[in-house]
Amino acid sequence: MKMTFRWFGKKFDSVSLEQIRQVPGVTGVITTLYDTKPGEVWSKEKIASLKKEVEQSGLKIEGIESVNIHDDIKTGGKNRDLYIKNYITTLENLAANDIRLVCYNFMPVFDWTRSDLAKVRKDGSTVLSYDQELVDKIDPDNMFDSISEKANGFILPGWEPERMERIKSLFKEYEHIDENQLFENLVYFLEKIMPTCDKYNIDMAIHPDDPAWKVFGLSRIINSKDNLLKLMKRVNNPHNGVTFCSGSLGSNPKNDLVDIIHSLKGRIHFAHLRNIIYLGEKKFDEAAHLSSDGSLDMYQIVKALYDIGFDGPIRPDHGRAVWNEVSMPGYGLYDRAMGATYLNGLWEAISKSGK
Ligand code: DNO
Ligand code: MN
Repeated sequence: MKMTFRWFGKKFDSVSLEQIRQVPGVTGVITTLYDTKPGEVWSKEKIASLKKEVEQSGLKIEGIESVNIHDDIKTGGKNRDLYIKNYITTLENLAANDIRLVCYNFMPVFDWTRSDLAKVRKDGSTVLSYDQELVDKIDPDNMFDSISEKANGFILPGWEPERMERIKSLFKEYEHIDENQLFENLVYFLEKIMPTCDKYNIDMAIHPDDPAWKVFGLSRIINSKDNLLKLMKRVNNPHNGVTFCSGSLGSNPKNDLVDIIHSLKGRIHFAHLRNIIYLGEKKFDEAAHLSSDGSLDMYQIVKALYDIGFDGPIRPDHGRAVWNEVSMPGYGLYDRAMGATYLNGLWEAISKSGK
């Protein structure tokens, strides 16, 4: 297992590589080229300079989150083959730089949804939270405006302003895409890129839908054990794998996370670990990583990963905002550093127990 930290790049992140490397046990970052748009080819040179920057700080790029998928690929639109071709070139250029793990998602329109980016908790910290009743009151066209005022001026991943500007037409593009069609479009994409992944030993790791149910009537297909296994079986290649995200899959209490981890043995290439607090039907707050702060048993989750022999990167997922830190919501330094240390502690205890 490699403990990592998500880093949004010098231009977009409030956290520096110098700070990340001082978090004990964190050896790498998960990053991306933030000024590229879905569908664009990432040049070898740009990747190399990002890599150089990270390595000069003493860290390593353990994976990319994300190489985003152009909407034409998700909808089966007229230019999908062109964008798949570009995606393949990007994969080749990543491999040329020895980067072989790619996280991506296949969610229509919104990459993740919350009703509040800074809900104040009793101890004064703030967290992201989700309440279906509030989301139902939001006009999807104004979703971005309604939450972005609490984004502290940061650009939110998946909520890039140029994307939000064409939200109406985006919704139209997905109007006729039911779950079956979306799934078939995903399979089409994966089958086209698998030969490249085989050739260069690249692991693709799909991120689950967040939250794990339909939002604004848009189709959702990566949200349960059955759906994950369906995809694993349909494109039955170890390079077609999963980002296990406890907070996303765990948003639905019906998902048995430990069982999901065991059922995906050999196909989990990356893990996002965070805790959430169930507050009722389709309603939850994010929490500190500690089991005792939320509804998920983080010990059992880490143990399940250990037991299946998981050896990829883990990153502490969203943290709370604490100690007056101003950062991109969910992505401050302090709480994620505490999370990394806690998760490393769990891992050490599990690996030493019984010895
Ligand atoms: C939010 C993240 C997502 C995730 C993408 C992966 O904080 O969990 O933006 O990175 O869905 O493609
Ligand atoms: Mn996640």
